[in-house]
Amino acid sequence: MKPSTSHWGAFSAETAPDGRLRVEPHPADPAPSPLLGNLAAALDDPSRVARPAVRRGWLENGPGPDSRRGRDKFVELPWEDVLDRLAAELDRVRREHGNQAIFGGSYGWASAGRFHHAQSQLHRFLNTIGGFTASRNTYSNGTSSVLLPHVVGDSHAVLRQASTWPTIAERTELIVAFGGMPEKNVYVTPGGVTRHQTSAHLARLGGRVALISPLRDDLPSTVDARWYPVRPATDTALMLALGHTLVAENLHDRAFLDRYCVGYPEFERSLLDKTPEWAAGITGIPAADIVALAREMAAHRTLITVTWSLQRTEHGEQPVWAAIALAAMLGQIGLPGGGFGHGYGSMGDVGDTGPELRVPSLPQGVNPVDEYIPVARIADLLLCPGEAYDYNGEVRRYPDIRLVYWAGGNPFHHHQDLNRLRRAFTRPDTVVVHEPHWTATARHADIVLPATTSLEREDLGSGRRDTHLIAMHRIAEPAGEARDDYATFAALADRLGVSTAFTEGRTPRQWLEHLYGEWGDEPSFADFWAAGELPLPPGREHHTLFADFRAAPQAHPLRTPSGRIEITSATIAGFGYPDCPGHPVWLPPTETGPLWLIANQPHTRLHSQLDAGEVSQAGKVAGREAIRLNPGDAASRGIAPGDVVRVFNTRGACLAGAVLDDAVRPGVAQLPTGAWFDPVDDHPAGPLCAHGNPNVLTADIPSSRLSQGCAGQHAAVDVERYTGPVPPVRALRPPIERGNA
Ligand SMILES: Nc1nc2c(c(=O)[nH]1)N[C@H]1C(S)=C(S)[C@@H](COP(=O)(O)OP(=O)(O)OC[C@H]3O[C@@H](n4cnc5c(=O)[nH]c(N)nc54)[C@H](O)[C@@H]3O)O[C@H]1N2
Ligand SMILES: Nc1nc2c(c(=O)[nH]1)N[C@H]1C(S)=C(S)[C@@H](COP(=O)(O)OP(=O)(O)OC[C@H]3O[C@@H](n4cnc5c(=O)[nH]c(N)nc54)[C@H](O)[C@@H]3O)O[C@H]1N2
Ligand SMILES: [Mo]
Repeated sequence: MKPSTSHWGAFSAETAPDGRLRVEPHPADPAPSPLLGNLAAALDDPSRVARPAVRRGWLENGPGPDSRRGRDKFVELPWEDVLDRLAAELDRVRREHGNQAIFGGSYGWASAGRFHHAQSQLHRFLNTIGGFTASRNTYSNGTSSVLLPHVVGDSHAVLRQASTWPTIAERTELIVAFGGMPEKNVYVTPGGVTRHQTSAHLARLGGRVALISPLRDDLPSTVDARWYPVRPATDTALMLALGHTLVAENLHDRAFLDRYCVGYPEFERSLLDKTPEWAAGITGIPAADIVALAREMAAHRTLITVTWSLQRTEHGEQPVWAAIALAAMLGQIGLPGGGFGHGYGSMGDVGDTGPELRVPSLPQGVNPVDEYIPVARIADLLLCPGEAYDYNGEVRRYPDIRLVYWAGGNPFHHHQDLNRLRRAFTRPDTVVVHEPHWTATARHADIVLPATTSLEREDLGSGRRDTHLIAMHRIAEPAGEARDDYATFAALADRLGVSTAFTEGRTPRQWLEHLYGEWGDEPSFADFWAAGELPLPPGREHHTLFADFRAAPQAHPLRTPSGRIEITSATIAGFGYPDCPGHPVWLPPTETGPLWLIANQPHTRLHSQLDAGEVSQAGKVAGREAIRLNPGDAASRGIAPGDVVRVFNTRGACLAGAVLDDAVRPGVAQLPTGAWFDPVDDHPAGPLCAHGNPNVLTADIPSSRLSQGCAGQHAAVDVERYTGPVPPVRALRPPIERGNA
């Protein structure tokens, strides 16, 4: 068995004599992720890209906008031929249009491993040939990362230095968990962790949690929580009404608000009519329950937590800001076990006590181009060159993109309104994708280059707050003609005359030794590699977010304009955005529907990765992604368990397999992300995705003009029993034209 790691944890593996992959979790892992069961599909699944492939239309007509992108077949060609064509096209675009015409944002999770990290490789390569238009922020928490600096001066503190679990276990009396703390998510941390400790922390919370979520299973069933089945997208109204009760009953901490905050009086005035009765009508939570919860919060050491999902919505700034305002009213920010937290249950590292070390990474160089987009504006970028848009107080314009280069991400997984994204992808001259698998993004490219998976190369592995640095050994030979992204970029760099600048003359193994050596010198690389891992020094057991600020606000001011918590931000107010005014407000969603769709993270995969894997496939119903419905909503639509249903709205439709579950609040449907987009264009009922990808339903709108963050968590939809002929799922089969290259 050889050591390796993944975003969902460390393991060792080997290929057995029958060719099957055998995987064992790391022996020190107390709670290995079930997702390890998907790994075999990373080796020899039929969905692997076996050879370089070029879209037939691009081959015949050359570069240019083309509506057949995503509908055409591909022709396999020899590596050297494709590399020659691609190098020539990169050169043409930068000469004729300038390097800003290359979009290299390439958002996505790729796979674990610090050297072969696909985006780092791509960015380093594009930087050596003159730069590229980049993207900023994340789909994960791109709304908060723009908002938080205005409110508490720093997004890093909130997102990366949360109060740690042992402090919560000892000191917190009540956790009010907006979005819950879904156990399915905590196995995942970018880069992977070796010891998954969060599940055990969650299991110990019993009796202390108020679960505020449309889904009862946003906390493990072992935690005896009170469930407040809130109507989605209404949490802000609930928070304001909790605040109203605190004021009405004089339970708020005036001294804290005076000393540590600015702009509270204005916010308080806005609370006057936000009565529990008012909020009950919006949220579905009875007024008496709201009043009782507010009293309980004031009487106990209370931690208010908000999952990242709440900000991945239209007006997603509001629940985060309102939760901070509410925590400030309780006066417990900076006290052990009290205050505010963001992302518990969103990712494994939040609250973890593991070391906060910088681990080795590939230097990306400097991008000579300063154009960028907020990451979730990809379709607007391609559809609206030259158009102006607001972002965090600036008016920016979209550059004119001619070439899109993606390595390590799947926009046809992660972006909203996929039918609109398809139109956007017809616009560039050339789309290039490096992929191990024939994802929908690869199918919408002109040039697809087969990439190795992390099982097929050597690397250094470590995630945020990981307890180990893992020597990722090669477990199998590359599938087909797959090459490392590094090898592909090195070959292109050679053709473009920048070989040495890109490779610095190193082989991958020499890079690993070099990066390791720059990072530390004990033990030697050879000893580390032979041992297979290096335990890292332990991190801090106890930590409280904003404790320093609370202890000494003069010596440790926040990096806001006032140095304090900005319950009203003069800066944001000055931007004049109606969709994000100067203090937290209740803004209803633009759309309403018979059902409110929650398009959250899947428990059977990481995003779209390894959808062909065993665990992912075992979760499918009627061969499609499972949609969960409340039994009452299903009954009124004549839907039985196991039925194929059509989920639809004005933007699109998909087929999914019905599961009935009273853990889902009435009026809500839940269809996780990640089923590979499988468009059927010529369907009698109109275009649909045969496989259950919810991003055909989500709207391509930003959370607000402030952050331009992703708002993909929600969509207004309806669901019906599907009675037509059921189209086969074709997304897992390569779109190759055989024979006549
Ligand atoms: N509706 C809705 N949409 C959402 C969300 C939501 O809540 N609702 N959540 C959003 C969030 S938080 C995120 S982070 C995004 C995730 O979106 P992505 O990160 O784009 O999704 P992944 O499926 O992880 O895509 C990674 C791709 O990289 C490929 N890959 C893996 N290793 C390598 C490698 O070494 N080289 C190359 N070239 N490729 C490799 C994988 O095969 C896979 O196709 O989705 C977002 N989309
Ligand atoms: N297994 C697995 N784990 C993952 C990932 C994965 O793909 N698979 N992806 C990882 C990534 S990249 C990220 S960014 C994180 C994302 O972490 P999150 O964004 O926190 O995760 P989600 O599962 O999208 O949403 C969490 C819960 O929020 C609840 N929710 C949704 N809308 C509302 C609402 O309006 N009000 C309330 N109160 N609750 C609501 C939903 O019931 C949902 O289950 O997860 C990470 N962990
Ligand atoms: Mo994410």
